Amino acid sequence: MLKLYGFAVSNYFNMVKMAAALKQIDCEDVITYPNQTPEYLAISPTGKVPALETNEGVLVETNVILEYLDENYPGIALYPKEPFQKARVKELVKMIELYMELPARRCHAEAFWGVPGEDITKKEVKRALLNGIQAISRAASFSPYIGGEQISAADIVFLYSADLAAKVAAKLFAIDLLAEAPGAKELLAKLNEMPEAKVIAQARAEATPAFNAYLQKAFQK
Ligand SMILES: N[C@@H](CCC(=O)N[C@@H](CS)C(=O)NCC(=O)O)C(=O)O
Repeated sequence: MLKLYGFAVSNYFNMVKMAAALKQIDCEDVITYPNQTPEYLAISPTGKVPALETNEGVLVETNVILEYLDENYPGIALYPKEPFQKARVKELVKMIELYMELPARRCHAEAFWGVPGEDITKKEVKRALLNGIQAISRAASFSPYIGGEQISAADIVFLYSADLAAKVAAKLFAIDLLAEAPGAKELLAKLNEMPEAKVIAQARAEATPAFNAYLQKAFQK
């Protein structure tokens, strides 16, 4: 059986959980916080989560894992078959990660755990998030899913990136980020209503106190 290393507060871990749930793939969770121990680095070269252990070896990088699951398991397709349409989904996945998830992540410590960041970082992140959401808005369809009529991997990446980025923008910059992309809020609400997303949200809520305690210790070091 597949083994998924990670923890339920991790948005990247939850992207894989959502893909597995939508495709009804059985997958055992190996609860792991990111770490740089030799044992975990032998599994995940970066020490990050998620990492997916398959019969053939371990895969890391969420977009790669999503593509692997889609190509190797039946059920709902997360990428279109037709090459151009498939490329468009990959384009959205990459844009959401590069221009929404990663810039917001630079301010997670301040937005979520009260660890003050540098002003220059916040200035860069604010600009990156605004440019990013406007770029995503131009590339996306939101009719009703981000790439069009069918749900895709891009919706999964959006679901677990947009909420965090919107919280960073609201808290640190008093910006309503998703208002910059008409249809984005509606899509987020629609995706959050999916039964699979609700199960993941519940697991996330249950895992949050332990993760906060772990982080508090880490920040004290
Ligand atoms: N590019 C990686 C990013 C994964 C990632 O950043 N995961 C976070 C947890 S949500 C992590 O492991 N952070 C620890 C670190 O950056 O050292 C992916 O697509 O899977």
